[in-house]
Amino acid sequence: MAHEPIKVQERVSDPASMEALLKAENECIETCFTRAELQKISCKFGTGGVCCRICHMGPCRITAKAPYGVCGADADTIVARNFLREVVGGAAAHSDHGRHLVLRLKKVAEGNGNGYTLKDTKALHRAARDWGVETEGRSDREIALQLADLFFAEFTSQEKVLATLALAPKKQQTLWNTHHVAPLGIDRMIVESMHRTHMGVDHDYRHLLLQAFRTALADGWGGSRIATVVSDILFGTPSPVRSQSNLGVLGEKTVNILVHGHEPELSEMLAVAVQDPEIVRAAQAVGAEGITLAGICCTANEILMRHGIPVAGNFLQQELAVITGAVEVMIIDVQCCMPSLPQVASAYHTRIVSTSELAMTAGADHHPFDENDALESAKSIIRLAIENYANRDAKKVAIPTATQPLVAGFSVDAIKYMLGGRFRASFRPLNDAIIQGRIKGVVGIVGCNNAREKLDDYINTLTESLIRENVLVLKTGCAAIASAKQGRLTPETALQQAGAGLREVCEAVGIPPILHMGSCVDNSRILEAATEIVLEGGLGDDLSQIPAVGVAPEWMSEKAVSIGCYFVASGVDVILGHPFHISGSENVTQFLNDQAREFFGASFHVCPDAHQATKKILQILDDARAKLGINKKAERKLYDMKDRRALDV
Ligand code: SF4
Ligand code: MSK
Repeated sequence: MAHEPIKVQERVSDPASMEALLKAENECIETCFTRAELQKISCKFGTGGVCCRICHMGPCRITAKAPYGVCGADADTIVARNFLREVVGGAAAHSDHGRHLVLRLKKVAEGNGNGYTLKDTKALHRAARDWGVETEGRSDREIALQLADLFFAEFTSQEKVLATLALAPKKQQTLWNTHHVAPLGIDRMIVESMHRTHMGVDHDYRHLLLQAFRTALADGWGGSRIATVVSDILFGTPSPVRSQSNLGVLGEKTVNILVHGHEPELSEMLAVAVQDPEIVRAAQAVGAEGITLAGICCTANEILMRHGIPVAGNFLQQELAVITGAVEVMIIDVQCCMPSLPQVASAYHTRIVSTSELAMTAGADHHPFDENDALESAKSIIRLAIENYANRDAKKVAIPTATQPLVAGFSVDAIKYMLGGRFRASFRPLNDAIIQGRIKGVVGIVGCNNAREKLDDYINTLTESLIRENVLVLKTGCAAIASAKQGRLTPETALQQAGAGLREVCEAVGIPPILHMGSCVDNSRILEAATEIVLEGGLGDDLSQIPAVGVAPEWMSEKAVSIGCYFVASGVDVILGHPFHISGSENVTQFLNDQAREFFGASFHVCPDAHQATKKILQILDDARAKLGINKKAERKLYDMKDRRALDV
């Protein structure tokens, strides 16, 4: 369909995306970038959060002339209810992802793994220790079974708060109890939040917003944390691994298969299946040199971290990957897969294959993933791709050449090991570097891309300015892929940009200044790292005291809303690149951007550009350092226990 031309250089920043978007323009293919132009003028009731369609006396829209809905709900109630429902959506997505993994863990523990195993028994024993599961004299499968049941109870618990909360610093737990935001079972929190936002139930915006934080905590410390832990047990705890990124990873002469979405189960099997000699021979038999398996979005992050499989792109590149004309099959499952993919693919030979029983897309081929024969399921989809290779139209193929090398795989365990070595694995060297001022603080840059903004621009500008200011950057999700495409995820390139103090520390311990920690559920790894910093000592006794900030520069999904809320409720200030849809209520805006601090020691801040965000972040880090009494440039000094105790506030 013809559309108004767009200015490619204003929509994307990396050369591969520019090339592919230009191709789309020349071929008159609609993409999210052209659709964003058509959606340019946003509905002000939507952006303000003051449109209520919760009951059928509505929809009601709040204006100066009509300040109440038909039922009498005011802007505060409507905005807070809509906000809580967004958190519910995000928490549900992460947690359901976690639940599927626990179901798999249980099957493996019962001896019905069907190709899946307890791959990382060290991770299993670590989890057993963390959740108090007895290991003495028990087999790994017995331990895994008890752990799986315990995790199921985290979903269904009706009266007890999540056991997982005990992994947070003590003071954090006390705070959550005091403010009645310690969540019960994840499922209960989600159902209760939906109930409370039903017509005629909970109307006090403060009460609704505290429930938003509580539901989000059930995600961050519950569903997401469980998803990460179980993934590590089943598929291995990530450790540093080299690979390549961007659309140039697609092969000119290979059968190209892209995995896109979030759940790692099928992609893990695909990683195994593409190496099967019979499959490789089948690809060669159709004239290909082999098979290229690569990822998009967070599935990419999952298989990158564990297998070094290349990343073709992040969220806004999913359509661009198809537009290269060189993708035989794109496999989609859940979350962040655009419904436009079959439409884009119809201009090429690409087949879009959906695999999750939860998610079907009109125009996609549905091949439900058979968990009882996972390897064969993976192989049958690869065979589809091999068959489709003959349909590739050489005239439509243009694979951008740009690729960048990267290092990913920084689980908390890997960071600890790199900081302290096998026998003294600990965060001590990092804490000491923060205390001495060589590292100013730690910032998590997370989240999506957003078609209303220039792809990766804010994320990368901010990342660069922070490492220059001696801030260690932790990354997940599509924000991590943005750095990868810019070539900033190798120690060599990032160190050239880093400030002197950060560079010195990174060189001494052998870590890059930007650490790729995983997918969006792996934001729980950032909370885990922050907790390690607290437990290591010398930087306060809860997460709100350490010099740390979370940033979601180009966020778009409900999951990002939930992530932001669980960071703030955990005491970590969060910078947003653009505001929530709450501007229609001053009270709600003030509560989230200000009053939340009285409850949790942290709040949201909106900074529309990277320059403003850098200033705000440095100010937050400096304030935290001043409160800890470590704001003066200190001589390099090894801290003993007495020193550390003296620094405790
Ligand atoms: Fe309108 Fe109230 Fe119904 Fe919302 S719940 S649509 S404000 S009548
Ligand atoms: S995939 S949620 S666009 S990070 Fe996790 Fe990327 Fe955001 Fe989806």
